[in-house]
Amino acid sequence: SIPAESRQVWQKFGVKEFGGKEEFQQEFIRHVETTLARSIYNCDDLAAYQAASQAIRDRLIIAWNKTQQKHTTKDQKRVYYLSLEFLMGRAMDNAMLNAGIKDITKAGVADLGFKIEDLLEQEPDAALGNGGLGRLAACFIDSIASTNYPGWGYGLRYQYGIFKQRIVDGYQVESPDYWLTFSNPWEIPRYEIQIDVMFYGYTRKYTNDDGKVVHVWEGGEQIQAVAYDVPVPGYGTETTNNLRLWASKPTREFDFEKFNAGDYESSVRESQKAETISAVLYPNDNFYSGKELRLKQQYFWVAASLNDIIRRFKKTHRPWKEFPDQVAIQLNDTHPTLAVVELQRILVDMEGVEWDDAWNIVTNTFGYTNHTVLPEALEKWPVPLFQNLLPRHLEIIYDINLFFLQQVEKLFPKERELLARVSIIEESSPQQVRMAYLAIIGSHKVNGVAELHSELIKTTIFKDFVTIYGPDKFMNVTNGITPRRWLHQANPKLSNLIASKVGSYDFLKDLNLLKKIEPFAHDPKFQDEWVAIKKFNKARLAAHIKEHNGFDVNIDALFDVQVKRIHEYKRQQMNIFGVIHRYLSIKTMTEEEKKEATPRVCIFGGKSAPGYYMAKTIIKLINAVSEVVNADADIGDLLKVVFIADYNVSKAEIIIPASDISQHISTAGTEASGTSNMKFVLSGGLILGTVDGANIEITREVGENNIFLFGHLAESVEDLRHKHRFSKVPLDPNLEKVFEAIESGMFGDHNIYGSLVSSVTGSDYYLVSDDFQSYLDAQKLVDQDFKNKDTWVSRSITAVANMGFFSSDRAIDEYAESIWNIEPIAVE
Ligand code: GL2
Repeated sequence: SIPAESRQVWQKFGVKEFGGKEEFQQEFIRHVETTLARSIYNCDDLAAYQAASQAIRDRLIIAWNKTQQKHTTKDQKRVYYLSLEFLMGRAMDNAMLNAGIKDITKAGVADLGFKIEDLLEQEPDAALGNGGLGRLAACFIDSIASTNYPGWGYGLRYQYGIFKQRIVDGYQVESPDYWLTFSNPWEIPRYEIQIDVMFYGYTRKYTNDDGKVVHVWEGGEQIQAVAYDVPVPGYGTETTNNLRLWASKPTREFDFEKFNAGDYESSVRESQKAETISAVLYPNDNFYSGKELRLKQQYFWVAASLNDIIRRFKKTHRPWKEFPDQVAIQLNDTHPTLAVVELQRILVDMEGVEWDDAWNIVTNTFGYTNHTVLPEALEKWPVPLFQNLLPRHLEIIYDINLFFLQQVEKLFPKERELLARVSIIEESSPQQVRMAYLAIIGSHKVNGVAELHSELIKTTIFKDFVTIYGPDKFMNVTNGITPRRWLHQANPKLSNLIASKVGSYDFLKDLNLLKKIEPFAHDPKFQDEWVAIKKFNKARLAAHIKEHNGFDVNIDALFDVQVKRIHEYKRQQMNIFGVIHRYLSIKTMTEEEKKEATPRVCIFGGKSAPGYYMAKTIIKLINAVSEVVNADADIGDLLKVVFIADYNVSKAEIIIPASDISQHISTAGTEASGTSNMKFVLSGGLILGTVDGANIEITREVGENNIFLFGHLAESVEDLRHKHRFSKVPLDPNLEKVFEAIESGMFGDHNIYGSLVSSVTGSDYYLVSDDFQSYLDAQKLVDQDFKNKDTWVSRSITAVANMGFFSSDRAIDEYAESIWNIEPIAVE
């Protein structure tokens, strides 16, 4: 620490946050000339973006430092959110908004000859996630900071985020997303924070002088984790939390023996291997693929994070039993479940804590969030793979399982089948480690992410655990979204209009204040302004479509949007079959009927996992239909079909505010929550959806007149599937016509779509045929209702007014109160 006599000098020159516009400009120019080594003659938009973001970053770091100091002195319990995905999107606009310096910087760069919008466009998306799960983590860390909770995120710093998608000849083509081409101003490398992580090796045990059996794990391969810190500024508060991302580095730069022998290539092989661990994000959404490298990623990240958390805890010199009073760790899905085993290992093997005491600490520390009931997404690792990569962890898992099963046996004597069902080890060949069971057993709370989903996990996949532990261990925390990004940033005009009625921007912190606009739902002037904003947003999207897809769309048409990962359970196939049905209907319309029809622009977007054949076929069909329909002179403006390539957070910010109707049409019971449904409604779009996930709670909040629901309920799904399996269920007649059109070659070689069509004509696992008529009926209602502009806009306003519940601030308060047991800390 600095000697007292020197501190004065430090204090005299302590860095301050820039205040007004001119101070910002000074900082900007200083960064152009020093950080970037450029000049007034040599500053393009990219350099200007970099200089502006450096200036903003400095501010964030000052607030970050204060926050960390405050949290350290307060010494309260913290939460650590462990997520393999943080789908952050761009940082600059959000940093300006949250730090309250948007006006200053906008005016500041304008004087210097730049437009802020152009600078924002320079930033690549931080796309370190696949879809909803990763974006939820990003919304959550924004809310944790905005509500002043002391909390850190822990993740991996992938060099390649989710792949970029292009459409070539109607097909998805992937290319790598190397997002770190230019230096990333939003991270602080912490080269001094290096943690060794071991893989492979062997275990042995011996009895020490005290007669205690000691387990050792040794002889493995060492890899180093290096920390990169991303400051997470809260909105309207000084609190700036930390997102710590780990990158892998070799512990030895290269093999000197090989180097000296002149074998240069293999001398660096080790180091290259080490770097691959954090190199790339696995591009699967809601799908488990069982690759060894993925398990390596999981352990690497979990081991580094726990080591870091424990180091921080040890500085406070508390006894181990107080660990859960200082530390809450949330497992975002089963991906970080190894943390349960790792903490037990550290406590027992390294710190000499007794097994039972250690296990108490572990279970009181962790909470587990389940995000899906889809069987293909549930993680199971083959025992032999585990044995090889993490031999000591496997032994500990066996012991955890043994003690757990003994406990079950005591509670339910002679129920052998129950024991087999709940065992962490599945008796298949090879045996498998069931990660979700390990996560449940190792946590004190397990939650689902919407009411229906939380009920379903209790009655289906985790039923036996409710029998064992009782219902209190299981709870619901309905997902939410941050209104900062999804209202104010994505839809600034709407946010400003709302502020004019609420009287302030306080609704961005307390979203229930949206209620205050409900009295204006029928106010003609307010309605006009509301409609004008939607039109502006539609024009903005139309310009994007013109630029990237090359054709015009009519902004007075109904914009019908389905953007999300492409997945059979999300049923984009049903949507495109519906579009074909619409196309065929228009083809048979008289001129009179055409005048009555509601013009539509059907907009699709989303990535398919690279190895997901059926999803890729759906993308191809959408593009083939688009080509035929858009070129058909009979159709004119009545129907346009658009596939927006490379859907990501930044594109969502343009697409979502432009929708009139968005589709959330998963087979009932399959979409755990969905979060884009919330984003669309918050931007004044209505939903066409199934009775699934958070659609149900959205309906309850906004009123059933302000949403279009259709389809079978979750409780009927099993019976319907059963019928398909054991008898020939006749195909829906409208769907039959759609399939005839496809088979006629109307959209090119019909063989391309063979398996897609037969997935429906066969067992129809996702019940497309069963729901098709009800879907078309709902669409018809949408067409009719859209013509009545007055009621449509009042429904839109009423819906927005009632969206307060879906703020991620609310979700975080619920986690803080009922799972983490943490309190906010004000930072002046
Ligand atoms: C998901 C669910 O599919 C989605 O419905 C939910 O909103 C999010 C966040 O809770 O989690 N589960 C999952 O594995 N992915 C999701 O998006 N990838």
